[in-house]
Amino acid sequence: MTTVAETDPEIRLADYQPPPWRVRHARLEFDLDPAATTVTATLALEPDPDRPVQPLRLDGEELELLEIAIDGRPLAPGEYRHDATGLHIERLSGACELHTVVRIVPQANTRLEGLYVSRGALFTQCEAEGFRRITFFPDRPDVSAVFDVVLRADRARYPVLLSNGDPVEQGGMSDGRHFARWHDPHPKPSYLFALVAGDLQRVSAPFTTMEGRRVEVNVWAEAADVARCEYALGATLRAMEWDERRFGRAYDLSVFNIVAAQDFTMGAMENKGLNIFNARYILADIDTATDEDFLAIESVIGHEYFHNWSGDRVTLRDWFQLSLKEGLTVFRDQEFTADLHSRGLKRIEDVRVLKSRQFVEDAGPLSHPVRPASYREINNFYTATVYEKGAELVRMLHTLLGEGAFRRGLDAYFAAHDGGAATVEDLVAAMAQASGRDLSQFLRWWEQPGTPRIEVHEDFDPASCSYTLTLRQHGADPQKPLHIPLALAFYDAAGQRIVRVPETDAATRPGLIELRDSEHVLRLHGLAEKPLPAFLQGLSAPVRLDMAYRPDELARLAQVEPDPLTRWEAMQRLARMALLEPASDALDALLQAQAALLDDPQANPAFVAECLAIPDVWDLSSDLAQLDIDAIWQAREALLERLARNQARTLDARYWALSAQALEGLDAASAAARSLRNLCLQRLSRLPAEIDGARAYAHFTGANTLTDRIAALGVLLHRGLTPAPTALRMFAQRHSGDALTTDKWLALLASTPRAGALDTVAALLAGPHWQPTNPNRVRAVLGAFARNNVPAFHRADGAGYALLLKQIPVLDAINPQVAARLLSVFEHWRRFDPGRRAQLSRGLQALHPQLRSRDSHEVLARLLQP
Ligand code: B3K
Ligand code: ZN
Repeated sequence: MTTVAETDPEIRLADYQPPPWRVRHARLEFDLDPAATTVTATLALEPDPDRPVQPLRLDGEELELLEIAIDGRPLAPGEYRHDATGLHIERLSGACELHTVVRIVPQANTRLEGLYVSRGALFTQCEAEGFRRITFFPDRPDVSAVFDVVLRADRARYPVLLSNGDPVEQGGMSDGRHFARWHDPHPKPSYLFALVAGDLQRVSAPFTTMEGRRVEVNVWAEAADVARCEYALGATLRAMEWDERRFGRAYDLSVFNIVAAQDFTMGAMENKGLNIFNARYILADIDTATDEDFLAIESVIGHEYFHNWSGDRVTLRDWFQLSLKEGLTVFRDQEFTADLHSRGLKRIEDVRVLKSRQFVEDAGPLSHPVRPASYREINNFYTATVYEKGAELVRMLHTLLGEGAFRRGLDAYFAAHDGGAATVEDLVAAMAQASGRDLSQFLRWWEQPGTPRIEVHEDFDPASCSYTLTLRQHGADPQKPLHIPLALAFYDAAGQRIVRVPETDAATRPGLIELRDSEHVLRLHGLAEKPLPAFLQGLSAPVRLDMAYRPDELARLAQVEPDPLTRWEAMQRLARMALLEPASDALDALLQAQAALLDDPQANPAFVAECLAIPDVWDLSSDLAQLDIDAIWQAREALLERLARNQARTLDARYWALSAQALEGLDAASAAARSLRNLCLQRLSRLPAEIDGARAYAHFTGANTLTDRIAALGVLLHRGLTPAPTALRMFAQRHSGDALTTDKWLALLASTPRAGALDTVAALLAGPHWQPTNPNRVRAVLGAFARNNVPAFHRADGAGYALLLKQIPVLDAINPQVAARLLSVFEHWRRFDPGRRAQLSRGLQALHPQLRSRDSHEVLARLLQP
C-alpha cells in the first residue's frame, strides 16, 4: 500500500528559495465555535520585487473554502485551484488583497495542531506548520506580517478572548456574543500566531521594563487551577528581569499573557505575547509539584520568554535553522537557571541530559546534524540534537569568546536581524565580527552528525622529566576536523594544580586550548612525575573523551578537581567501569569514593546525590556496539545492592541527619536535603532489614512535599513492599480529579519493574484513566513504560514490545507527533541481541501499512534503514 506519507518529498536545505510572495499585513476575523469556526482572512500580498511575478501558492490543509476574492472581486472556479495542500492562483499581476473565508472544525482536531479544543476552551498550536490548518497563508518562517485579529464568540462559554500583541478593543455584539480586537505591531511569521478563548481566570502582576514600558503580566488557567499559577507568575517576572540584566533584552508589548492547557503536545510555545503552555509547566504548589517540577517550570517559563528575542523578534529563514532559535534559547534558559541557583548543579543536570539523550540519539539511526540537511516532517526534528547539542554549540562560542565579546556579538545579531529571518551563518558572523576571530571552521559543528571522540595518549619520560599528550579527534568527516575548545588541567601527586601552559600552545585563556587539527600534541617539561590530567571542565565541548584512566586516577580526580562537573564525571566513569569492567579495581575505588562523599558533611547534599547516582541503562549503552539488556540491567541492580550493603550504616545516619532540613520547606537547602535523603531511602530499601517497608511508609505518611510523597511511593511500588497498595490508594484518592498528579502515579505504576508489570499496563490501558487524546497521559503510561521499565518493556518474549506496537497506529491516527515520538523509543533496536532484534524487525515492518502520518512514516523508515 502506498500512503500519502511515503510519497511526500524530502525537503532539502540546498533547495531553499526566497518566498515569491510576501504578506505585508494580515487581518483575521474568527467566528469561534467548536463545531464550525469561520476564519475570514484579508491578506495584503506583495510579490518579490526582485523577480518576475510568480504564481501564488498558499498553504492550507483541511480547510473548507467558503469565499475567495481578489481586490474585492470574487474569483470564478477556473481562476484558482484548491487541493489537499493549499490554494494556487496562477495569474496575478502584482500587489493585491486576497480575501478568503474558510470553515474549520476545532472539536474534531485531535492532532492539537491548528485550532483545537481542550476541556471546553479553544487553543492554537501553529509551530511548525499548524497555521495552514487555520487559514490559507504562505506558512513558512521567512514570511512575516503585521497581524490584526478580531475574535468573536459566545460570551458565557468564552468570556476570555486572547491573541498576540496588544489588546485594542473589547465589547458586546447585538447577537449576544462578544468580541475582542488585538493588534500585534511586531511583524511575525504565521507559526507565532495564537489565540485562546475560554472560561479562564488569571493571576496578574505589573512589570516595568528598563525602557520604562509598563507591562501587565498574566498567567491564565481554569478556575480550579488558578491558585497554582503564582509560582509561574513569579518565574515570569524573574525571567523578564534577568533577560534585561544579563542580555539587555526588554519586553516590547503592553501585556504578556501565558495560558495553561491540559491538552498540549509539547512543553510550551513562544507565540508572540501569548505563550501557551502544557499545564504541567505552569501549575505548581507544594502538594502537587516536586522540587524538580518547580525548577523545570521556571526554566520553561524562562525559555519561552527568552524566545521573545531569540525566535520572535529575530526568527528563522527556514526550518533547517531551527537550532538557531532553539539552541540559542536553551543556552539562555540554562544560564538563567545557573545565575539564579547553583551553576555547578545546573551544569551537571544539563550534561546528564545531553549524554543520556543526545549522545544516545547520535549513536543510533535517528542521528542528524544540529542543522539537518533534509527532512520529510519538520516536527520530527525537535530533538535533543537540535535543542541540547545546539545549546552546546552556542556555549562553545561563549567559551571561545568570553562573556564580553559574546554579548557584543549577540547584541549585534539582534540589531542586524530585528524583524527579520536569520540563518546560523548570521549568528556566527556576528560573533566573528564582535571578537575579531575566524569562526569559519567552527561552522562545521552545525553540519556534522555524531558525537566526536577525542582520543588521548599520554607519554611520560622520567629521564627527561617531560610529558607528552597526543590528542586525536575523530568526527564524522576526517577531512574536516572540528574547532574544539578544550579545557584542561594537570595535577601533581599532592593534588595541586600544575599552573604551566604547555609550551606548544598559546592558550586562549589559562586552562583552555583550541583543537583545530586531527592531531594535537602537547608537551610539558620539568615534571618529576607523571601528572594527572583532567579534561573538558564544565564540558567545554560536546565530545566523548577516550582516555584510559585507571580507577585510582578517577577516584583522585573526584577529590582534587574543583570543577563540580568534572568531579561528577569522574564518579560516573568509575561507576561505569565498575559495571562494565568487573575485572578492574573500579568497584573498590567506587565504594571508597562514594563512602567518602556520603560521609562529607561539608558537601552540598544535592551534589552528593548526583555523584552517587549510577548511570542508567541507556547512559551505559550509548557507546556499546552490542546491547545485552539483561546483563546490563542485572549488573546495575547488583551494583546498587552492593552499594546499599556497603553503605548501610552511613545511609541510615544521613537519612536521619537530613530529616529536619528535608521537612523544612521549598527553599534550595531543603530541596537539596530531600534529594540526598530520598537517595538514601531508595538505597536502604534494597536491604533485607527494610523488607517490611516501614521506613518508606513512614516517609510517605510523614511527607509534607510531593517530592517526598512520590519518592516514598516509588520505593514502595518498585520494591514491591507490603504497604505499597495502601499508599497507592491514599495517593490516588488525595489527588483524584487532578490530571497532572494522576499522571505521576500512573507513570510510577507503568515504570514498576516487577513481575506482572505488563498486566498492570494493560489494565491501565483498559481502565478509566486512559485518555489517548491527552499527550501527557500517553507519556505517563506508555512513555514511562517504554523508557523506564527495562525488564517489562524489554521482556525476552517480546510481549512488552507488542503492547506498545499495538498502540502506535491508534495514537498515530489521533496525534502523529505523539506517535512518532513514542516510536523513537526503538532507536537502539539494531544493537539488541538476535532474539529481540528478530521480534522488532518483524514488529516494526508490520507497523508500516498501519501508519498514516508523515511523522511516523519518517521515523519508522529511519529506524528500518539498513
Ligand atoms: N518552539 C516550541 C516547540 C514547537 C514544537 C512543534 N512541534 C517550544 C519551544 O521550544 O520553545
Ligand atoms: Zn524553544
